[in-house]
Amino acid sequence: MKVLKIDHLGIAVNSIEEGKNFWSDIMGLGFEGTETVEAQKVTTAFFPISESEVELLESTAPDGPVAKYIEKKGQGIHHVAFRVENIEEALAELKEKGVKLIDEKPRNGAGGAKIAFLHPKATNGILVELCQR
Ligand code: CMX
Repeated sequence: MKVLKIDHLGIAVNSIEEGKNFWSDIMGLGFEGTETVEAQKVTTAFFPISESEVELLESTAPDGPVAKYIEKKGQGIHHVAFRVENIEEALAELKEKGVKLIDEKPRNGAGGAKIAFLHPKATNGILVELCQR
């Protein structure tokens, strides 16, 4: 499998509007607008930095996974996303190597990406996302 780069850091926030103030107005990153991924009960906002991006995640519902994450752990880094050349191949290889997966098949993420999550038990406690664009 070929991992190309860190695609983005996903940060769980209470409010994208408030987060935007720090990442865009203060840090000076560009703001690419928001996109809601209703199937995952989350609105995303991307702030590009050179080859990678910061992604803010705001829950669209109190029972959404991002809201539950914030309830348990507070705002902060929710996942690290690695861009791969071929996500189906990567998942097949990881499964073959006995890596515990949350998603055995890719689903649709923001910006038209195909994404899949690995189980944090297999990755030293970090939620790892694979994505292909
Ligand atoms: N960090 C560390 N551990 C996490 C975690 C996180 N952010 N999110 C979940 N986990 C752990 C859970 O505690 C659980 O552990 P145990 O099995 O030991 O109990 C395990 O991972 C599985 O979590 P779950 O909630 O039981 O499993 P689900 O399949 O219901 O959901 C997940 C898993 C990751 C998809 C969901 O929690 C989630 O975060 N969904 C939102 C995804 C998201 O950010 N979407 C936007 C994508 C846009 C993009 O990047 O393109």
